[in-house]
Amino acid sequence: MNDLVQTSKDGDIGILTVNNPPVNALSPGVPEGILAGVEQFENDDTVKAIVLIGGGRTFIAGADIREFGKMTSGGDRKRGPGFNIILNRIESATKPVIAAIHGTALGGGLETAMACHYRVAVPSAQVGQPEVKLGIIPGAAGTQRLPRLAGVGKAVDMCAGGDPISAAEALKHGIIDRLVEGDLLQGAIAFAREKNGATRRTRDLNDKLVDEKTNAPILAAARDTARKRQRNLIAPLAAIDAVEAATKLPFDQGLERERELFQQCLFSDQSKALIHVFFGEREVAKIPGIGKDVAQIPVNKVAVIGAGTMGGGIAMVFANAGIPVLMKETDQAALDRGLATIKKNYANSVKKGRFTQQQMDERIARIQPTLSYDGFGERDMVVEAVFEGMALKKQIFGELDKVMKQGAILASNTSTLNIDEIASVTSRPEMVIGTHFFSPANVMRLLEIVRGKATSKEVIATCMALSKKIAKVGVLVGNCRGFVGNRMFHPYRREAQFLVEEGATVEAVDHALYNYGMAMGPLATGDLAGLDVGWRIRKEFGDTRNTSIRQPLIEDRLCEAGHYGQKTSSGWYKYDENRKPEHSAVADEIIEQARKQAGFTPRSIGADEIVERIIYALVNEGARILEEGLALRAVDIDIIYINGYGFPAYRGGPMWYADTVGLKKVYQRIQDFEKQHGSLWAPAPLLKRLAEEGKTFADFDKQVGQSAASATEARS
Ligand code: 3H9
Repeated sequence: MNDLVQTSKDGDIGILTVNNPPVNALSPGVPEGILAGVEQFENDDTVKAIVLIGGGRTFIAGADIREFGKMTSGGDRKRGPGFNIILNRIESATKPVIAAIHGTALGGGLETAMACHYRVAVPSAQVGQPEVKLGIIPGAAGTQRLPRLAGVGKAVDMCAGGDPISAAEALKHGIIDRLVEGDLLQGAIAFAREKNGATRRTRDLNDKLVDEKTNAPILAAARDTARKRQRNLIAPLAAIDAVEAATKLPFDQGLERERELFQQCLFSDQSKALIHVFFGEREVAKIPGIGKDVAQIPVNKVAVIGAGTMGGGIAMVFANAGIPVLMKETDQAALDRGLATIKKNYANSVKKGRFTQQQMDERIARIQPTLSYDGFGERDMVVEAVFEGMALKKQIFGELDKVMKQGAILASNTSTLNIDEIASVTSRPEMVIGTHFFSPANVMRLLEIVRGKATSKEVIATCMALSKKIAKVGVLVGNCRGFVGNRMFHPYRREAQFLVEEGATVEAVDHALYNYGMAMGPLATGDLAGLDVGWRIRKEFGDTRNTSIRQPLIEDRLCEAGHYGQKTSSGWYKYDENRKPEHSAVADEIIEQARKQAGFTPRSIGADEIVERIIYALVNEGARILEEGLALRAVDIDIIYINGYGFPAYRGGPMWYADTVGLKKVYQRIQDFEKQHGSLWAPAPLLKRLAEEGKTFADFDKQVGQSAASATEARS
């Protein structure tokens, strides 16, 4: 026995309690502790059955993900099968072992539960095999035991899709045996006594594996779905292969096949990237200098200014999280339009079965439309989401300064403007912050939280915590034009246009990036967002542009001729009434003229060069942003790009991807591009330094982590 697993008894029932906070991961010592406990109780004649339960807030949330990094960097490759030996031993126990589940039983947690003879759970529990989200597959017989309990269809769904299911659904599919209302431990003990010594090994339950004729179409359909929905990912297909092995091979051979596939996935770049993203999403919440000791401001009631696309979406975000919202507009028609859109969006979700009509009604009831500032004085926070213009924002913040109570947070949903200038019109710049939601706000997970020079620690800490409450990934960024995401997006889209000017076709550019894994190509993205948005800004700032530097030509020409993208059914592509893109002859003409104007003889450009030019433009700007301290860590940039810009998570984000390629190589290519295309490609000094020192962006992040830790120590 060890500290991680405690034993106790309730009469003739032995109880094993896992205590490895916060989520009872299967860190070294936990599986061993469970086995030692089972063996102790097997040898105790007074014990008739054994209950395995999690201490604290959950059962077992899976293998300790931190251990994977050690395994892939030359550590213990044998840990997977070692764990299997332990689970097989538990399954062979001579006394019934019952898993009692609350919170989550995920990955290795569910695999442990399935190696027990029976499973009971509270109704709020969830079970799942989320390994594919980490680029791996279940590695402790999940793909072998789950189909035996739940059938092949449900098992491929869970192992290849990765989403958890509720206890009720798990009961329906035979994954658990009983729902326990009330006290879980007592319910599990009662269940254990009822079993009267009867064990039941999951490996022996072969009925649900049925026959090849029945399984073949299920597996084929699962492969089809995986190829479509999890484009380019290797783990979902490997998970399906492993479940198929369960249907064709005896248990131990199936286990061996699962082990091979698990190892292949674990050592893949995809898995390393997805594990980086898992920890990255949690790392971004940690702000050096803002510890748990910084007080948070309670945010129970909010207000939103603006009922347009952004304002309405943001109101929905708060309403979804159970927070009442006052939503203000300047005229009744705009308010009615905003509310109608919200209702339409909610009704669509109900139609798709995402939530019930009653939940929709409750959410709508939380959004109170208004034309005045009445009631604003009682709100804890306001988010301004009006048209992106400095004069208007300043006017509104002046008004908010008068109506909002002291201590309320004043947030602006600006995507580019200077938050300090906005704050300057208030008497309390320390309460002002940027909260940059991404469109559609109720769907996109990213929230850039923009720190002004006066923003208080309390306001930052509150907004970071609030982002989790409203189901967003909040990333703290500094105040600069476009902040982090849009500032990097500028060179990204610039290069896409330059490549077309130099000879690439529109389709070649978009396909190359789509095949790389982006949700959409950069030119199609421009058409979707509206080419006129950037054009209007360029016109406004036109006379301040440095004309000695090469500027993209085509989008300005397209806009001058009224081709704004999807909204005018014509942009880089031509669109039919269903918004299906087709090649545009009109765009061809404009491209041709632009090529002439820029003096290019079109050359053929391969997909590799297209990807390098566009992705390395992101990396180079990202390195500058890091050096300027506008993003705290490289991983913060990665999380922004994955959650806000459709960057493929399995590549880990642009900065992680650059590390994967090797910074020396990236730096060399950027030097080549500088020679070919001029000073826009001047390598970022940080990139140069790291490349010359043989380091990575991950090394840079480690340094930030260390200095943050020593700063915290120094303060305490
Ligand atoms: C697996 O099991 C493979 C098997 O087939 C076996 C193969 C041999 N390990 O998310 P939170 C940390 S693969 C290590 O903020 P929540 C997390 O980093 C695994 N650490 O809480 C954070 O640390 P910090 C399959 C973990 O309440 C802290 O715990 N399982 C692990 O919002 C709190 O986490 C999964 O993929 C872990 N497994 O959500 C489940 N899990 O405070 C992954 C969490 O320092 N985990 N941490 O930042 C989750 O989905 C969520 O954490 C959970 C709780 C839903 C459990």
